[in-house]
Amino acid sequence: MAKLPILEYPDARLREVSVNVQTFGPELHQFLDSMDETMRASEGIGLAAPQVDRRWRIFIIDLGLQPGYPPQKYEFINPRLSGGGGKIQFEEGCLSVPGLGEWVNRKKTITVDYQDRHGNAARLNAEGLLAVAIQHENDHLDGILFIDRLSRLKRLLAGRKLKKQITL
Ligand code: QAP
Ligand code: CO
Repeated sequence: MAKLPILEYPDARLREVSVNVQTFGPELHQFLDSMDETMRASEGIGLAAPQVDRRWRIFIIDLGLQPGYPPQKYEFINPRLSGGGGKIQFEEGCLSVPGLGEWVNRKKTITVDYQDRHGNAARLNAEGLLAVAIQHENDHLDGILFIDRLSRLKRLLAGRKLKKQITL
């Protein structure tokens, strides 16, 4: 296990599309454990593989650091989102966009089909913050960041804020 470096905006590697995992073996398990260690050490509630420079369709979530949520580890491999509905707003942040928090519109409920670390197929119906986290992390697998989901004006302002932070 190791804590991995996290890529940060505006790194172009965060913009690539990740590929499906084919092999469910020790290399994958080690990597998942390192992702977990990295997320915990950084005090995150979600982390996607491309954020630690691996273009694999994997993300992990543990909402336990959010007030009112019990610790629970989720690992999603080769996830596919479908269905869902409703609307929810949440002030999102991202370990790859440190220091920025913005309100984002998401679906309130979502279904995710995925594989676990052994390659077994699974399905989860999520709602609320877990649904938000799944949508946020799944976006990373397609090179999308939460700032891309803001209105044009808010995106412009967020872009300026980030530029200022980076040149400090
Ligand atoms: C994604 O985000 C997420 O700016 C996970 O200075 C966000 O863990 C899922 C973090 C909202 C659901 C709702 C951000 C830590 C962590 C920062 C995170 C920072 C330190 C963000
Ligand atoms: Co993120």
